[in-house]
Amino acid sequence: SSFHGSVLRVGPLKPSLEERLEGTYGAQRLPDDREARKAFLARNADAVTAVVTSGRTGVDAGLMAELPNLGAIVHFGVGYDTTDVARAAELGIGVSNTPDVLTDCVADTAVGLLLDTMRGLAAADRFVRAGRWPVEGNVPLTRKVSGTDVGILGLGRIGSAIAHRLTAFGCRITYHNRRPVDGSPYRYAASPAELATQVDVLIVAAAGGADTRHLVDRDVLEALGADGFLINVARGSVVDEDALVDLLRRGRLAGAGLDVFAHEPEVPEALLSMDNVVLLPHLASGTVETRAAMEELTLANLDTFLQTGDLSTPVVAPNHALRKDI
Ligand code: 8YV
Repeated sequence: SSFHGSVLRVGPLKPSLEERLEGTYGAQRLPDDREARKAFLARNADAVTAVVTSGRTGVDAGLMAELPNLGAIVHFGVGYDTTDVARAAELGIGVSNTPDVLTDCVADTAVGLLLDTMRGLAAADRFVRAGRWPVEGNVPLTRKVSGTDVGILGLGRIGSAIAHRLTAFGCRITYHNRRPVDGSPYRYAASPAELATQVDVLIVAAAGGADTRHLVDRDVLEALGADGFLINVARGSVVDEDALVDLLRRGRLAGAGLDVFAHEPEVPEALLSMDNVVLLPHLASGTVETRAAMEELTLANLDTFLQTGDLSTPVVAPNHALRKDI
């Protein structure tokens, strides 16, 4: 079947989104296989004006160079660290994501991870299922959540929604961003390490990418301390995962709740046997409601681009003048 549209799918997407992209836009998927991809691009590269992808795959500078008429990279998801956004901006290629619609569900998941990690809920569920309750009696005591000092790394849309929820738990909120947020009711810490020193729980809600890689390094985790908990609903790349595993192993951290990992879907083997660690398969935005809203916003961006040349929720606005010069 020959490519008859201008929309290219890069990487796997939500099945209903893939169907609509195929049905309405004739969008084909870029082959994963090297040779098949080469052949596909030789035939179709010039026709591609828009790519739809997700944070799982993205578009690197190499693929941008192979698509001379690409005008927009439309992401399903709020995170776009797998796309070379700086290069896209240089080339005049617009980039969009799906902000806001997933904020509630990601914040809900962060709170769920915090409750589960500190109270040992999933571990206690395993205990009951294993038939250990009648034999061993009570599970070990856990740690109180309400009233804890919580640090938020990245007080953006999602970080703010987490802070808002935890305020209702009587938690004191401190945060770190590159710059203090104007008018924020929360206390500012000048660095991630300073933040970690001041709190019982550190919640990572920062964007991924080169700028935030290993922002939570060994020093920050050591500052969090043996009574401290780490929660990550952002990107695995923000945390030095080897240091995290090492400190958990040696009892230098109280526990961790992780929805994201450095090399998904791989999870460090050592974590699998730790009962003070809660492991989720990157599900934070994964509700019927939110994924449907993400699908609609993805298609709204695509439609807007195809009809007007702009994007409805741009990270980088398309620059058509710049694109033509190249
Ligand atoms: C999932 C996410 O990755 O929005 C994001 O950045 O990480 C999640 O929503 C979603 O499946 C998009 O790939």
